[in-house]
Amino acid sequence: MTQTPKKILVLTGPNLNLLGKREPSVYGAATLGDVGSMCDKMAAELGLAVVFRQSNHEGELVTWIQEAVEGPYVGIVINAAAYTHTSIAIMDALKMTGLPIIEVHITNVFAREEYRHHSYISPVATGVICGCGVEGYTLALRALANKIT
Ligand code: CA2
Repeated sequence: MTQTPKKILVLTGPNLNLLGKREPSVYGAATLGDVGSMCDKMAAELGLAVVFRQSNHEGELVTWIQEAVEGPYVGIVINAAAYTHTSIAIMDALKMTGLPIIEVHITNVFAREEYRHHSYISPVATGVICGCGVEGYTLALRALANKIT
């Protein structure tokens, strides 16, 4: 009997819809569509399924995180973009899920402006991947697969 693959929610925050279209010297040439495809491929290799979502709105991200528990999802990968450095609402929502969470940043936030050094998400995350480019998303899926199997 074939089992339904476990689902991972991959969330990306504000302005990441512009990936590959602006500032390629900072964020690389891959588009968000490319990242979604990379995640689908990696998830299939790991025997998982991915739901990939992007929003420019803090409240929408919070709602999706709340729904993740009922989803049902077994883990969350999140690049909250600039909300990483500002959003107690996203931190609270993530904490309430009780799910394993991997925080991803395309760039090395610690090598950038000081206001990017603090994350509200890191204290509630299982792990953090930053500075590995968009590959960070697939690395995060691998890390989650190890946690949940
Ligand atoms: O490195 C990351 O992944 C960040 O989460 C990206 C955020 C930034 O605020 C964080 O400090 C680090 C910014 C996302 C903006 O995305 C763009 C993509 C293409 C062009 C312009 C912005």
